[in-house]
Order: sequence, then structure tokens, then C-alpha cells
Amino acid sequence: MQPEETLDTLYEGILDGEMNAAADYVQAALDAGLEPDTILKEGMIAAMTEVGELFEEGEYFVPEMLIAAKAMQAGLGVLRPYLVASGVDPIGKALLGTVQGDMHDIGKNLVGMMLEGAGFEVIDLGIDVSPQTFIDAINTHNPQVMGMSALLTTTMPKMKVTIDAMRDAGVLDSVKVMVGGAPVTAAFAQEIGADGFAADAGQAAALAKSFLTPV
Ligand code: B1M
Repeated sequence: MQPEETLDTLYEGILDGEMNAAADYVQAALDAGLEPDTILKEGMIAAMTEVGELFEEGEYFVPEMLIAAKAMQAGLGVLRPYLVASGVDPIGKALLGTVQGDMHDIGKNLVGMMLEGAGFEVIDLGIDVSPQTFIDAINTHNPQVMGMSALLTTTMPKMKVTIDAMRDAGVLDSVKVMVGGAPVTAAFAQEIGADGFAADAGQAAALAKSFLTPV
């Protein structure tokens, strides 16, 4: 198959939620010589964007979104080794989680992979993470960086709630906080007192690294 065809097959496979075939489609795209970054952005993230548009238009419902997400997760399993470096000593620790009330984790998982690829040890607290869980994990793991992800306009405010709770608990100054997720902006990050915002997983890894470099 031509490289472009493998990308189209992968795109359609995610759109149709072919969770058993998605991993093979990613492998076929790799075998055709496509770069992992191209496969991720043009094949997989682009398909999820269309899934979101179809949901907004009322053509897809939650079950369709869910199986598309499962297909994406299966495909990411194949890409993971290409995005994550191995055999290097960790340069720092990063804590990661999707904020309370929010179940979206694909973007957060990608951020985790890119952070690992950048040399961080990643402690992923998962989804629906309460402010207290973040605080407890800071006390347990002493990370240099903490990342919060939110995909819903209704859960974005939990980022501020978490930062405020961290301040009250006396742990805010011990860690650099970065935020991201589709509805999150740099202006919002500044407004809630986060140390930084990243628009995508690659930028998140670069930002996290920059936090380790004293200026
Ligand atoms: Co939901 N959902 N969803 N959903 N879902 C969205 C977010 C939505 C935009 C769809 C739409 O209407 N177009 C919409 C939100 C609207 C809004 O808030 N304004 C929406 C809705 C409404 C909902 C429900 C409320 C639906 C319902 O029940 N009626 C519900 C809420 C559940 C909850 O969380 N409490 C819901 C449920 C779900 C599923 C569970 C079915 C599933 C998630 C499965 C999973 O994650 N395991 C799902 C999905 C798949 C989506 C869409 C289609 C795709 C999200 C995704 O994975 N994108 C999404 C539409 C869309 O985003 N276009 C949608 C791919 C991923 C790689 O991108 O997560 O943006 P993203 O991550 C990017 C960047 O944002 C960034 O890096 C990544 C790229 O490199 N990034 C960070 C992310 N986190 C970061 C953190 C950082 C830095 C960068 O630093 C720490």
C-alpha cells in the first residue's frame, strides 16, 4: 500500500471505531515509511477532530465517540515506543492528571508519552483527579512539574480550584504547574495562576524541560 493510502485507512478506521484493526493500521503506516509524528497528527488526531465535529452535528453520539477513542488508544499502543525514549536516566519527575469531573484521557496520555520521551519520570494519576489527590501526590512524589488536562469547558474551572487548594496546602511553590487541553488557553492559564500553558503534547514536554532550566 502507498503511504497515503495507509494514512487514509487509519483515519477511516478511527472514525469508524475499528478498535481491533487500528493497531494493524498504525503498523501498516509505519511499515510504509511514514513518520510517527505524521501518523499521529494527520491520521489519528485529525480523525478524532472529525469525531468531535460529527458529535457536535448530532451524527455521532457518546458510544461512537467512545469506540473511536478505544481505536485511538489501541493505535497509540503501537506508536508508544516511537514516542518514548528508553534507557536514559530521568531528568526530573512530572505529575499528570485529568481534572476532577473530566474523563478524557487521550491527550493527557500523549502528554505523558512525550514527557517520558523528554526524559521525565511520569506519575500519571489518571482521570477525574481531585485537588486533594494532586496535593497528596505532590507530597508523596516531590515532582518538579505538575500537569493538568481538561477537555470540557465545565471542568476547566477545576484547574483554578486545584491551584487554589495547592496554595492553601502550602505546596504550590514546590512545583511548576502547566495546564492544557482543547478549551484551555494561555490567557486562561495566566488568569488562574498556572506557570505555563501548552497547546499540544510536544509543547508540553518542551515547557516541562524549560521549567528545569534556571534562567
Ligand atoms: Co467528549 N467532548 N464528552 N468524550 N470528546 C469533547 C471534548 C467535545 C469537544 C466534543 C464536541 O462537542 N465537539 C465536547 C466538549 C464540549 C465543551 O466542553 N465545550 C465533549 C463532550 C460534550 C463530552 C460529554 C459531556 C458528552 C456527553 O456525555 N453528553 C462527555 C463528558 C464525560 C466527562 O468527561 N465527564 C464526553 C465523553 C467522551 C468519551 C468518554 C466518549 C470520549 C473520551 C474517551 C477518552 O478520553 N478515553 C470523548 C471523546 C473521544 C471526545 C473527542 C471526540 C475527542 C477527544 C480526544 O481524545 N482528542 C472530543 C472532541 C475534540 O476534542 N475534538 C470530545 C484527541 C486528543 C489527542 O486531543 O485531548 O485535545 P486532546 O489533547 C491535545 C491537546 O488538547 C493537548 O495535547 C493533545 C495533543 O497533543 N493537551 C494538553 C491535552 N491535555 C494537555 C495537558 C497539557 C498540555 C497539553 O499540560 C498538562
